[in-house]
Amino acid sequence: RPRVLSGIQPTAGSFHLGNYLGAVRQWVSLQETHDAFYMVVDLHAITIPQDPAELRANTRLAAAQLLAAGLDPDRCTLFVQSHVPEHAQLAWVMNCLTGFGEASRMTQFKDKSAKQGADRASVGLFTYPILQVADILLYQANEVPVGEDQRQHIELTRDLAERFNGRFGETFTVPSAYILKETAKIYDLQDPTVKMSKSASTPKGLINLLDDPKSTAKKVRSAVTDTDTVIRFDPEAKPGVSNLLSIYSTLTGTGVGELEEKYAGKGYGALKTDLAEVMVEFVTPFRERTQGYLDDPETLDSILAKGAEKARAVAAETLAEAYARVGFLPAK
Ligand code: AQP
Repeated sequence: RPRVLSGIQPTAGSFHLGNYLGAVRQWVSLQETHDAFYMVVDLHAITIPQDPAELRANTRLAAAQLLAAGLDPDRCTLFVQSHVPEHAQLAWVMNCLTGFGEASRMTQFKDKSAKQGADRASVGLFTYPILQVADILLYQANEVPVGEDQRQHIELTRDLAERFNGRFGETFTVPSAYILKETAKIYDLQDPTVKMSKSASTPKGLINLLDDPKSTAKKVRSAVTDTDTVIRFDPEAKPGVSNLLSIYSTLTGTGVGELEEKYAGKGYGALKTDLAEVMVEFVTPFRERTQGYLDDPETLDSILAKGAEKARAVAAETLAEAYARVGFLPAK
């Protein structure tokens, strides 16, 4: 089976709709066809300041949401990044292979550091794409299911894998990004020209899956569309409506064309009211399932412990090979 690896940050508490549709939903289907490794990336979370108690709680909460979304510990390996120390170890090696200029070109770093103020951004934030490179290469992943915003980091991963292999001999699988066109980028409901994001979106434009379903429905009903009335998928001319159609189509499995027909001659109000209902039907059981996992932290922790054990077996083997290739003297 080909292998996939991906991760999600535990920073925000609730996942938002972009995280779910852009990434997590694909993780669930890929566990059926791939040898799948998924992790809560707590090492990445501390690239911006974190309250320790909140970080711990949010790490469990992220794992609970992944299980609620449909990850099955019998079908995939689900773990917490800091439980597998090889991530930080391989990251160091990869740091030393990366050019300063090369790392400086990462647009996510530019965006995130600009938000924090360049002087306050940590060195960790600067090198986090390189930690991500290590995350992926440790598992010899063939594919990495992510949203469009991560494409540049997957390109960096490919470059560094090839560089390492070229310099030290064939060691790492060169991975590809697995990005579904329809959900590669879910947009803010209030400003459909920017991606939905926990840090950039206004509360009204951001759908958090664990929010009160009533407030979620309200946000959908007040989504920004345009002054026209025609319901047509046209991301250039009609970004708001197109975003709603993508979300609707993915959550229900109905084709966008079919939706256009269904709503022909009807106004935006009808589309939004129905999508609000679809959303409530989706988030209500999701919230309940998440709560169910949180209510039983022992089971949750033991799932994560087993996942870490499985992950470490793979990661340790890759790290040992990489260390040997680099020329580190083996410890006796
Ligand atoms: N709007 C989005 N559309 C599609 N996919 C998205 N992802 C995030 N936003 C969208 C994908 O979600 C996965 C997990 O992302 P993360 O853990 O890196 O979360 P994040 O980047 O912290 O999410 P945000 O909201 O985008 O945070 P900020 O604003 O801090 O950068 C990834 O696969 C990501 O592509």
